[in-house]
Amino acid sequence: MLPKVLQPKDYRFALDPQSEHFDKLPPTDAQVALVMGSQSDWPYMSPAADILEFFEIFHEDVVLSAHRTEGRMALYAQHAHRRGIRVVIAMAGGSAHLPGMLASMMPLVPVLGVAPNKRDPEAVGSMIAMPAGKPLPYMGGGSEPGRNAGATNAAIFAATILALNEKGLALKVVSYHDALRRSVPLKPY
Ligand code: RP5
Repeated sequence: MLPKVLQPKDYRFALDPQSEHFDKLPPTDAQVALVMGSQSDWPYMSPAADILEFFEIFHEDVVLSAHRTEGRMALYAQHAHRRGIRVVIAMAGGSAHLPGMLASMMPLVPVLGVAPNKRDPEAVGSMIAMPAGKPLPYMGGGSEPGRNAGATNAAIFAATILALNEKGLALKVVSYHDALRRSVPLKPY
């Protein structure tokens, strides 16, 4: 388990669900958006938030359903880059159109797809079957609330992307991998 260096609330912004006027929102401090199709996805997305907070990366968290709030999803996608979002981690279960739709609508923002449950073949299939021209890297899925290798890896990958242009963050990413290496014991028991 990684040490928590900061209080989670310092790095989290949950967007007001009533605020669907993303076109009127000012720039955000958040560089990463954690986007999910339902509030029920949050326990499976929260490992991504933990990693981003470890790296001291601001993130905004928002529920956008491709099927139930399609206008909100479209407006968010159209304005996210202007507002300062540089990476999106998108999660949905079931037919899981949200990650693919966001990837289709955000040509300048890398969208990383994550499933709440890795044993959700429809969601996984939806994300790995994008048409040529609309890439959507699928990062994996979870097994239980609070444990999701896909969400964890998506957040590490988001940090790696941002670290291309941020030297301080690059050092933290290298340190993270060093710590992970040291955390693996040689003895099996
Ligand atoms: C998907 O359907 C969501 O992303 C979620 O994974 C799943 C169930 O949503 P709820 O019925 O819990 O709102 O769209």
